Amino acid sequence: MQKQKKIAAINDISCIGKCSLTVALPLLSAAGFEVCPLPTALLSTHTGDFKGYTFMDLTAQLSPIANHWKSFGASFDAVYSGYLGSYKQLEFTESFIDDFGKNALTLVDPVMADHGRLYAGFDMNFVKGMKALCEKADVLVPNITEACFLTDTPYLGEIQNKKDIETLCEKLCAICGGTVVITGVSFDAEKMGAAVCFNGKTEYVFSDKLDIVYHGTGDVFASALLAALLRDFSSEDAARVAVDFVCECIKQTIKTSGRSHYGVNFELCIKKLLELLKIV
Ligand code: PXL
Repeated sequence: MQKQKKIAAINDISCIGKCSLTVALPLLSAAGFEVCPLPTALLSTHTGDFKGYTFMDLTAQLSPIANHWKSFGASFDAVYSGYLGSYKQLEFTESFIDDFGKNALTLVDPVMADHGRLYAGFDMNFVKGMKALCEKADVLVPNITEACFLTDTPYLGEIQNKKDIETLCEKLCAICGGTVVITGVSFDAEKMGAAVCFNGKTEYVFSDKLDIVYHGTGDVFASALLAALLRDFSSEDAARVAVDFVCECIKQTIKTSGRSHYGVNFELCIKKLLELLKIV
């Protein structure tokens, strides 16, 4: 009998917009894992494209929750960090990884930017702090923009070339020492996917490039990737699962409505995820 795996997920709750915990919880639960949330903030929507969103910072709750968990010896198979709303939360996440990450897979999604720009509320000081957190990752999952910010590289744009991506991979591997999976990699108008770098080697996983961009696909990608890694898929096979699943979610969203800032209709694709993960 295999024990059920348990994930600590440090991320926000955006009530509308399908990202962060409202993506990670259902996807990872559907894949059979227990997900224990450490909510970093409560927002009415995510911070992109919705005007006038509310934001309640939950930093003050994080250490008391972690201390309570420590008091009865809670342990995790994975620590998964996403949207962190402040510099203090970066420090909290580093110490949480020190306390709970020793026998766990640590996946850091350095959520802070997309399409060449930092998200609302982040500055270069936050980028510096995020770099320090990335050093603790076993698996680092930046999009192209985040990869550029983390390595002081000018934004490479929506279509890149192989040499630039490989330089980016080298620089990111020097930061985290583990596996780096860069999302949003595209060398032409037809294909889009991920670069997977480990031990100085870079592999690519591509799928169809769809002509529409949806919010929250980074969270869908990272959650599917983590599910596959916890099911002992290789990094490249796990990236294949994540790329194919995001592609399926986008296709489904095009068919079933959805404006881009409302995220993807991943709920309609759970069966596909379970097939990709070889659960059904
Ligand atoms: O999907 C990334 C994300 C997560 N959480 C919040 C965000 C964003 C991106 O804009 O605003 C609150």
